Amino acid sequence: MSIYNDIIAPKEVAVLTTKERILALLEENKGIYFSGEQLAKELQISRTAVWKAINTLRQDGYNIDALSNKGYCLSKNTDILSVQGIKKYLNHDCNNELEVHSQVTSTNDLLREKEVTGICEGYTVIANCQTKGKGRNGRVFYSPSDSGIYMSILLRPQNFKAYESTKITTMTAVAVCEAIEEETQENVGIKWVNDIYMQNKKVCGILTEASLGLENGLLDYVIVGIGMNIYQPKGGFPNDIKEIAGSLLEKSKDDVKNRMVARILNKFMNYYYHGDEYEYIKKYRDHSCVIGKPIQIILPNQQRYAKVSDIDDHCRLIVRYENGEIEKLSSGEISIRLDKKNT
Ligand code: BT5
Repeated sequence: MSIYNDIIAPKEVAVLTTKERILALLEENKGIYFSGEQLAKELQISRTAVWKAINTLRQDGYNIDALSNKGYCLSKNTDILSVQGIKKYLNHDCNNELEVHSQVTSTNDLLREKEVTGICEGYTVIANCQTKGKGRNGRVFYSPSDSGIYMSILLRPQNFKAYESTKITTMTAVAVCEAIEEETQENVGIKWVNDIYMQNKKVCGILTEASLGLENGLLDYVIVGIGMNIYQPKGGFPNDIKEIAGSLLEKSKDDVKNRMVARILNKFMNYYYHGDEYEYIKKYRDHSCVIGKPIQIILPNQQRYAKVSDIDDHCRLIVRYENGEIEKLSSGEISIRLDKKNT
């Protein structure tokens, strides 16, 4: 009798290593015990191979319980990113190829290196830690181990002009907000153009990088990077960002990282392939935490004060300066800060 009879079978086991096949099975059936004999028979490997794979998984940090009369069981509290762990939450029509790393320089940079090898649209690189996490305009995105998720998705949009890449940031921000709200039941806000805030702290940043075809002026490919603080880093955030940065959760939660990556992919890919532009721009506006607020506009060489009137259908920020002048701002090199003095 197959051990899959009364348990949920993993979606894909054919091309995986022994360790990955065992992990896929245990991930799909967290909290359920399997004897070494059952695993060996089902996966058609020796019991020694099972034992070795279980040991390697434990070395990777998986909390696998072993009882002499019951076998092995993956603890429900495990919260480690893995391809198998993410796939179990992906919708059936979300077929993104995934790659998970414990540490990289930057998931955006790694994905750009892979792009030339012809990888397909939707290819996603996810990491537990980045040593050179990037923000916009050369800024740093702090990406320590075990506390957040750092992911980049490759897109090959058809007939997208350069300025339309803002649409991708917009739909990403909406997908991220919805994913966080479903997971935490807390409201979050978007600080134009790419920051997600929860309780006045930045919990997520988005970096959209694009390559432009010089001959036709169309986007060749786009890499959308998402960095999210799930937990407080060990020892807290560094001094330079501790007033700004926040995290989604105070206590550890079962499997939240894998589930969050999948929620973001499910929602984002759906907006990307089927989304109605007016619908997600409206959702973007509804989530905005700057409309109606006084802000400081930071340009490379100057700063100005203004009040935000609205966000238009091209995701430009409509602002009114103190002298009554109105301007529509496109993201580019502009950053804004909520102006607490005039709030
Ligand atoms: C962003 O830039 O917020 C975009 C961040 C994108 C990060 C992802 S992670 C996966 C992918 N791979 C990468 O290398 N990058 C992407 P920006 O709006 O420029 O904000 C940067 C500013 O946010 C910094 O100057 C700090 O003030 C603040 N900051 C840095 N690390 C932070 C963190 N972990 N949480 C909250 N704020 C942070």
